[in-house]
Amino acid sequence: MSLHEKTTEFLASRAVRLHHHLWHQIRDTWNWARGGMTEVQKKKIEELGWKPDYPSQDANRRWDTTGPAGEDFLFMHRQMIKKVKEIQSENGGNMTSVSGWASVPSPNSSEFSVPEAWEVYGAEGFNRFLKVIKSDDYYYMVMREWQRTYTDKSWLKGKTLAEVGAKIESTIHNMMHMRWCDRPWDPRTGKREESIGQDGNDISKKWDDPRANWLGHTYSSHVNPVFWKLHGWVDDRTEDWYEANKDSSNLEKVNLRGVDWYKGELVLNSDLWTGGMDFGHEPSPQMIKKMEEVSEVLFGKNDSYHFYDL
Ligand SMILES: [Cu+2]
Repeated sequence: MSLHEKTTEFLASRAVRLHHHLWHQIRDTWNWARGGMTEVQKKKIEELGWKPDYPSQDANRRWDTTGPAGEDFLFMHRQMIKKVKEIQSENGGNMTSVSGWASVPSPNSSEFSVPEAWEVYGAEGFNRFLKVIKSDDYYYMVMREWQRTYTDKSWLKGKTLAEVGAKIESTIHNMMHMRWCDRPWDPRTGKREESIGQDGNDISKKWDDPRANWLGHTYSSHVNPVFWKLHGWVDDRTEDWYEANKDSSNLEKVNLRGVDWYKGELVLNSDLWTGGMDFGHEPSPQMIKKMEEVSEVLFGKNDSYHFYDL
């Protein structure tokens, strides 16, 4: 199970890394009340064309399940999946590698075994968290239950796509990232580090190496093959939601900016935020420069978004 080297090359490019990273970081730290960004930073980001339509969390760091941010999450990643499938297929790569898990791998899976927890000196809470989410019990008592809920047509019925997206993102999605996350390493030397990994704000060139594919960071996670298995699983839930609601809720399938999408009363937003551009467009040198400017504005922000934030 692997990504074609052309696919990896595309995903590891600075432009793609910046796009995925900034998209997550901005929407998740946008809320001023949360303290993630100052008004000055926000104004600059707006001028650069990267203001998100909706922040994903409220002032208390609770995920917004009533606003449309959850739709952005599903839509942006659907654009990513489409692009990756295209590259993989054009190069004769294995298509199963870019399709979602049929079900979340149990602790018995040998192909997707869970990397061991590591310990970070002085980070008691983080260490405990890692041990818990990587345990067999966590799979049986939490993940499997989430999976049952999110594939359950009676649960999906009548819910907005935004609510489904936000709930999946903040629960099983984030925890799958961290459950299959391995001990961080230095991409240049391969040397393992007992740390919390790439710093939230660090986008120095050393992280552009294709070996930088740590699942715990938004700049690197999408270069990791497991990303496509878990995001494919998430994406398939969108289709479950459609099946659960198509007969009762006037849902229509539409093509929106290159991907299959939906229109109807359970869809809150007719347009979706994917960052300063659609994912998959060949970014021009100006776009890359702009993204570097956005990161500069963000650099030193008070707060970063991590998959392990609870
Ligand atoms: Cu992502």
